Amino acid sequence: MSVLPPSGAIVILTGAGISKESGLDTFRDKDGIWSKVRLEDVATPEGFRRDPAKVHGFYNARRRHLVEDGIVPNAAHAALARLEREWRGEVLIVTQNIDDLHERAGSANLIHMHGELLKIRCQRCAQPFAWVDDLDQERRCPDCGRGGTLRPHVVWFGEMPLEMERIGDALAECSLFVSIGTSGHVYPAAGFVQMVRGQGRAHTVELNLEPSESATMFHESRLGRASELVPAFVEELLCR
Ligand code: BJW
Repeated sequence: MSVLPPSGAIVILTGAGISKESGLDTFRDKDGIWSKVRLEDVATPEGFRRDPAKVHGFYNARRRHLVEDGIVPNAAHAALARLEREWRGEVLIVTQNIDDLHERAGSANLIHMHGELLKIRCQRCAQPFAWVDDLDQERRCPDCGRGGTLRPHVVWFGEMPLEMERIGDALAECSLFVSIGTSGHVYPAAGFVQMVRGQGRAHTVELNLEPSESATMFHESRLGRASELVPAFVEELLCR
């Protein structure tokens, strides 16, 4: 990592693993979310059309857990917020997570590429807005007044992730790409490391509990819990 310029741009990709130690389930681990519900039922537009009540129930439960069960950012979220504050160049976090733990830890330059649990949107008006309550099919859109049009502001399989152009530009320009707590199963995020390697400039690092699907694509891989690996990695970067 000695080649990293002192003010080089850093892009950090985060996944469910970074929030695990805050008490939020991952998806594909043994006890993960996909071991309890079928993703075809709750994370596809077809599933939502088939059974909106089931999908609302799934996201209502996760929203309540996030808001009411004392879920707070952990040392990994805090370390990334510190990096953004203290690094001389740009630090952009691209998270696949729909929780709000990065912003609660103090990160500001942040893209939620798979949406946000604490927002909903009307399928007619399209504009997302903040939401902490349960949602159901009866609820009317406060803007257009139609019923049955509100949905969670999340990106399901087959839908285009958010802000892809901005992400593509940041990946093309960064000097360091770090992937934290993601299994590398879901595209396009799983392909970011290849995009960065294709440009040939940036150093790439994976911090994860176990090697991801794309582990061999990274220059460097460190295995362990995010709450330990990330603060140590940030300290190393800031004290070079
Ligand atoms: C720890 C830890 C600790 C644990 N410390 N680490 C065939 C081939 C290729 C692609 C496709 C294909 N068929 C379809 C596709 C595309 C599809 C896709 O990728 N499918 C694959 C399953 C094959 N992708 C899409 O449809 C996406 N859209 C799209 O591609 O649009 C077209 C497009 C074209 C061109 C350019 C751009 C776009 C949309 C994907 C939407 C994903 N949505 C979800 C659910 C919605 C949000 C929600 O409800 O929360 O997003 S799925 C779910 O997976 C969620 C997550 O964000 C996402 C990624 O999961 P993540 O974060 O990696 O979690 P896990 O559980 O998999 O991994 C956790 C990791 O942490 C593990 O490695 C652990 O070891 C580790 N860990 N504890 C550190 N303490």
